[in-house]
Amino acid sequence: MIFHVLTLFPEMICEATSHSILGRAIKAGTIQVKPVNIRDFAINKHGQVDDAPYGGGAGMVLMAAPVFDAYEHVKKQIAAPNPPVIFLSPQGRVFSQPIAQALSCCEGKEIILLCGHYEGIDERIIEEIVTDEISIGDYVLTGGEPAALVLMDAVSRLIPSVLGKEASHQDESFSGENANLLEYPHYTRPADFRGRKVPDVLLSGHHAQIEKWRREQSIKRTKQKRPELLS
Ligand code: 4GY
Repeated sequence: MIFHVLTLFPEMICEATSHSILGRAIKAGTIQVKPVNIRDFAINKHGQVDDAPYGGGAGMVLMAAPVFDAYEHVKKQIAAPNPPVIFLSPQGRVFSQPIAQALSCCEGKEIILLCGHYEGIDERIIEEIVTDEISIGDYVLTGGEPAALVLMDAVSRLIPSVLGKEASHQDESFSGENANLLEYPHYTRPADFRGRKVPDVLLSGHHAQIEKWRREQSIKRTKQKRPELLS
């Protein structure tokens, strides 16, 4: 899967995807993250990509032309005729595990992520190139980059070869009948940390009982912390 990221801050995208599981998946070629600097498509030699809003008001608006030219540049490199273009913004439908799952099915495909900045982005670019608008939550960021990183992270870990065997099997147990439940508590050594003991059942070796305990814990936690997930 290839993520093309249209951004004014390509280093943010490169740096944040260079570590841990994503870094390894990129190194292995399982996923590709290709930032495109919108400023490379500035309208003049001063590198201008923003201008004052028509109608007045505070802040600057990201101009349509540099974004469109960056998009055309990327499109030339993509085989598919109509690649999805996802604009990260608070106006989008709120991101969730099912949306991540749907996007991870684009495996082998290419996705364009558009990161805005400043007060906003010229509406005509949204009309012209954006196919899907996604929000990572009801709050306002300074730019779309953290949101693009969240989306790529959540989608990438659902691609089978990105996570190791262990973790992907665990995810299986939290789809289907265990969907909409929070994770059970995890423990590792020591068995006693400052007088806090690991629950006996986890040391018992009774796999059926352990599974039952974990499921009960998941349900109890969900009722306590996120009751809305059960309704
Ligand atoms: N929330 N989810 C979000 C955001 C910043 C000005 C448009 C969000 O995804 N993106 O707050 N984005 C704004 C900054 C241009 C995007």
